[in-house]
Amino acid sequence: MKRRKIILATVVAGLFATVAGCGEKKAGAEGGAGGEKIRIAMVVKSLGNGFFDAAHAGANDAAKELKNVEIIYTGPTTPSAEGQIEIINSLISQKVDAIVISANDPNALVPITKKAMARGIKVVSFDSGLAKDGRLMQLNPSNAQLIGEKQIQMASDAIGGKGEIAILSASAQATNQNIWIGIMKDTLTKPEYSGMKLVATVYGDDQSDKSYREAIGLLRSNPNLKAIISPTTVGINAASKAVVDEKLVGKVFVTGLGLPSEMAGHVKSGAVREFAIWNPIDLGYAVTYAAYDFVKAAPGAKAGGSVNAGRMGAIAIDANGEGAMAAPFVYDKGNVDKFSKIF
Ligand code: RAM
Repeated sequence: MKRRKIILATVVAGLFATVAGCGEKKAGAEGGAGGEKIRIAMVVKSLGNGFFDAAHAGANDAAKELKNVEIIYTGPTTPSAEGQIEIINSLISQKVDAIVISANDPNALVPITKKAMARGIKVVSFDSGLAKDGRLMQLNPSNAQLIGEKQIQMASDAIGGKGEIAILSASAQATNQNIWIGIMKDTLTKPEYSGMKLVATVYGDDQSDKSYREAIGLLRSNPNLKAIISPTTVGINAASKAVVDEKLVGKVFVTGLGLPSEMAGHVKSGAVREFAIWNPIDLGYAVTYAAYDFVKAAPGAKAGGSVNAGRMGAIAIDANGEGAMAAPFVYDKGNVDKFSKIF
């Protein structure tokens, strides 16, 4: 009789523990050696993009420090919202603890990420954001205004403030690129940039071959083109190659956002004088820490609070649920080799 009571009490206590633990894992409850792993899925715009490979490396660094975290790195082969929806559906069935996502569309993914959140999965977007309803937090790499203005300024510096320019972007629905393009267009209305004219905006979908074809198209249909701004690491690399292949080095300058490891050769060829980027390793690292705080229901993990991002320090979350990291850094022939060893 006594024995039956003990067994019953254990079962009931276990049930309570399961209910209490639903959707959040209390700090210290299962961490450490032998504890239950926290599974954080990193869903990227598409696989095979060096920028996200670097973010993945940062996520793995964070997981190592946090000790009981497993990273599931995934994404569609081409950057589509449909591909990401399918992946999130499967992550919901796998009952992961958190999803960190760079979204291919700000709105199309919201119903599925809402469904994930309703099942207790913590959703944090990073890089390319989800609309506010679809996530708990958006981690921006940097201030969008600075990123947009910097790219116009670099293009202006390269062409002496005068001439036709074009934009080669990623996919047409990408939240981050569309925000930056909006800021670039506003910046171009300033008097200091009145000599520059935006003649075309095209989309390479963050695919090397399509970006290359679009760049060639820009060069051939705009014989007076002076600069291509590509706010994507895939696009800037492809556009630089197109300028070299069309023998237009010195006539057309490429700038935008690139990875030093992919751009060093293009700086040397002269197709690129300057480009900018933030550290994608730090971004992947910080968003993993942020997701961890939401899983652990840390008191600061809410709009108006802050998350602990390990070696990156605390990151404040504004009223809109957004946080931002450091200002973009500019690379040229003086520093590109040094950084190309890192990302
Ligand atoms: C590409 C992606 C990513 C963007 C960088 C700059 O790798 O589009 O979202 O932040 O470029």
